Amino acid sequence: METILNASRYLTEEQAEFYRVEGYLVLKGILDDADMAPIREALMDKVSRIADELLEAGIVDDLMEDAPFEKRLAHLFKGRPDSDFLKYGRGWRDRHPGCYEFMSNPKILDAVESLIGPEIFCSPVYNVRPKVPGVAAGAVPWHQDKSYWPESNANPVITVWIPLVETNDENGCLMVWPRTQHTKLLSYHHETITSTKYLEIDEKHLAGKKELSLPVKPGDMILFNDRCIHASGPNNSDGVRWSMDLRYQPTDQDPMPERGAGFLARSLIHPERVATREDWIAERPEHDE
Ligand SMILES: O=C(O)CCC(=O)C(=O)O
Repeated sequence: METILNASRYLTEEQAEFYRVEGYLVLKGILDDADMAPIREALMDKVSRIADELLEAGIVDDLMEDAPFEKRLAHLFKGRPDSDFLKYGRGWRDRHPGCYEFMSNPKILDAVESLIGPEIFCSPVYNVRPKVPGVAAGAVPWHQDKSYWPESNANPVITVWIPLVETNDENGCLMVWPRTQHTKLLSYHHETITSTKYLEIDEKHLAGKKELSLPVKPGDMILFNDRCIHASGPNNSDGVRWSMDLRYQPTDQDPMPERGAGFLARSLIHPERVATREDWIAERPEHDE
């Protein structure tokens, strides 16, 4: 059997310990341009389709084809009401081949394997987040991801949060409240201020909150678990804060089929069952031939 181990991409014991104690981990310079290409291309395609639609509907008179990836969506929606953008959704979950390529990236899976072992299921819950400047719904309130699947016995679910552009306080980078990963699920409600209905931790739990901004660059990734409390601010820059949040869990946990079809991303025991791109597009969690 071909080995999938590649020691250089695994977390060091020190990194794994930091993750265990702090509840998050920032990894710098892991992904290169070739790793990012499939997802960038998928998103550039999607933005072009949106531009075509806006032109056809008479909402814009310029496709902004010369604008860079970091800016094009911002230019297209500049000065328009939030609702024009939110029609496309605040988080995207397209079943585009580029998403599968990216979610199966061995460097990402190696980091995850260091924490949960080599039997890895990729969760159906993943998002591309084009946080467009000025769109109120760009900010994400303080929450635990587990509040989105409180009944599920999936544990741990590891989020791998990946910037597609440089992120910072101005454009609404990810913020975490360290050492909250062992907290039980805290009570929460649907936020009402921006109409997103995002889940938000009840105010009484936020006294004494310690917020840590995690500015990162393309190539970096941030790992945290589904009870680690986190948020992000609004985008006050003039570019799009593009990111992806992917989720992985051990295969013996609840695959949450009611939230869509995830897929077997890596297995040392049954490598032949790892879902192919075609399986994923057809929404088959495993390769069953
Ligand atoms: O990307 C963001 O702004 C928030 C991300 C988030 O809440 C998540 O990944 O669960």
